[in-house]
Amino acid sequence: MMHDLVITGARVVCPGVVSDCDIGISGGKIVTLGAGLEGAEVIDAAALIAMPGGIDSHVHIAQPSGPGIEMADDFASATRSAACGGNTTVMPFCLPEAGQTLREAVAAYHAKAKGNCLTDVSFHLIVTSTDPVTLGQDLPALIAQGLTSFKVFMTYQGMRLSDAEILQVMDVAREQGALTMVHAENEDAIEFLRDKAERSGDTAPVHHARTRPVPVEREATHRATTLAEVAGVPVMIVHVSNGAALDEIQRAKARGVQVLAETCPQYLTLTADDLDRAGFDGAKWVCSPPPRDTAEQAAIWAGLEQGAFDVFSSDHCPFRFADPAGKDAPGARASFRNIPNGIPGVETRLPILFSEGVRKGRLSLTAFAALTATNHARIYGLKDKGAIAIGKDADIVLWDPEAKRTITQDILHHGADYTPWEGFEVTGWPVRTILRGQTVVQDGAPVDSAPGGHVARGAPDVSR
Ligand code: DUC
Ligand code: ZN
Ligand code: ZN
Repeated sequence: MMHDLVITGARVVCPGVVSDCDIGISGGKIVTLGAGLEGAEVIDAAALIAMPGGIDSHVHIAQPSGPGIEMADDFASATRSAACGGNTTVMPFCLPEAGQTLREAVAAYHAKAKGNCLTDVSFHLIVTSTDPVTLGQDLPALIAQGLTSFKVFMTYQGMRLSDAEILQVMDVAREQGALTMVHAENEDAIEFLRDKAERSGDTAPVHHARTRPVPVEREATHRATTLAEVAGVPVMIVHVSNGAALDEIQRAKARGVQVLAETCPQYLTLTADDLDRAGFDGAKWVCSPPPRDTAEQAAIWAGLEQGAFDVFSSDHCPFRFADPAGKDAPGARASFRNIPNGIPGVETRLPILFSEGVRKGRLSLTAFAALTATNHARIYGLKDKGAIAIGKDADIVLWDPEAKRTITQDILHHGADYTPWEGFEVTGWPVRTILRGQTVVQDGAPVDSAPGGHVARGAPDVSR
């Protein structure tokens, strides 16, 4: 059988097993795994590793961020950066602007993404209001259209939901078969600490981390898992940053609650000391939850190694540093309260985990593929994606496991003007990214086209 494309010579990371086989691709799908395959085009991938293309199920792109504030990435730059970092699908969040309904927000996101994407995209929703139109009409309609997951916030004035509201939203998730994702930090406790810090003159960026300590995340994680228990729904706790929050998740699981957990590179490799720099520089590392300390990094690593985490995402949320529409927002130098929250990371997520996890012997290749692609696809209902297996989309990334890179702003493709990992050395780099059989990045260079599109999803699968 003649294939459109054959990848030969690679070590191929299939679900649960690494195999030395050729990959036969036709019509954008993986159709054969075997030896001696024929193809109209053949990629010689000797000495490379073929992985499922990364799925980053937690990114923020062109998200409304308040008056005068702009995210550093649009869909073109975010997906270019994602593809150069070995990803073939990203999942951004649709946040309604003031006065916009959820359905209007989704329409606006489709318009922003259409024709501009180098990877596939699939939207989550953010629910900030529990009015009858949102809960009774928009959410059910959007879930039916394949937007089968949404995030709620326990923090941020104007975005946070009360416990009663979270239960209402979870009830819609239960009825409609969607997955609730929770940002778990206790806003009242943060505000208490933030107010005290400001009154004491502790207004520098590092106080962002000091006013969001571990207990505010631990308590909210306990509450979020308990609310899911009461509502009788599964819940995904996103961006878990520390061991105490992870313990709450494990305790809830032991009670029989279906809890899924996500962590991110910043909780493995950065600490609150990164925010503690002269002047305003620490603003580059302001994200929530904040990076912790080396003991918490070790707890998150242990969780990854022991299978306590389901997904590893970037929480890419980029703002330019030297920009009044970004980190240097009005009032940001006067108080950390006004610094936009979030860091860029969609391009560095996979190399950091490959280098620190696989190369340092903490994770197997198959665990890496599960944490960075396969589990995201299963959990969020991307049924054609996430694995090198017959019938799946030919979303494949070729890794050079020996390539050494020093991460610096000038090798990245995002719209931000800095990387929090400036100078971080990695071994292993994605050298070719293939989306549905089409090469979108080769040798670090993105192709000049936009073959990505929006993918509707099926029901979430939270079974292990
Ligand atoms: N939460 C996120 O998930 N991303 C960026 C900012 C935040 O608080
Ligand atoms: Zn969040
Ligand atoms: Zn986020």
